[in-house]
Amino acid sequence: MYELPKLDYAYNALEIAIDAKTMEVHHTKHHQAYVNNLNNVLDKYADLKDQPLEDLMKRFDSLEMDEKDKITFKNNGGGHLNHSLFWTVMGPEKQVDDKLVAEITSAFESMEEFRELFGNTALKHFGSGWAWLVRDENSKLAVYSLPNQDSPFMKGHMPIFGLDVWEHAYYLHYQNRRAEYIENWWKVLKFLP
Ligand code: MN3
Repeated sequence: MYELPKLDYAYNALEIAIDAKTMEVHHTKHHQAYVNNLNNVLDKYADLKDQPLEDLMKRFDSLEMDEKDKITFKNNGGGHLNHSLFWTVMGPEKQVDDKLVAEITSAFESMEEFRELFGNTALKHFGSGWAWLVRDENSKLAVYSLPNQDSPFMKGHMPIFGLDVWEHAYYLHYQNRRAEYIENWWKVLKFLP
């Protein structure tokens, strides 16, 4: 049984970027729904239930599930994984990861270049989805967006952080102003200055 993870900060702790109401609804309603739907679909597959979710996603293509259940599993298993990571990469205080900063600077020329690439990827993603910084199959850093709740694990990549650009992540406060949401989000992403 998967459970909704607790946040280690208050819903209003990220208000510099994300308002308390959005955080509360996002966590207690949206994420909870992914958890519930994931548990429901896995109830039919005793052999898959106790395997790590990351592993199931990595071998998603070869999972033996009814086609409709497989889509439900992808959307909600991905939703649970993506949001569980999302809450932990944000925080009210910066915890800059110097090693990651050095790696990003070397891979993308500069932190500014990286922010521009990642920000544009998030901004230009059409419809619901996420922008991702991942480690690819060769351990190289890569930036891309994925639709809906697709997980980088499905591509054999390890997500480092992702930005949720579903409207439910920002619409209450920002309405259609996704660019402003992205710009402010850097302030609550813990790992980067
Ligand atoms: Mn979301």
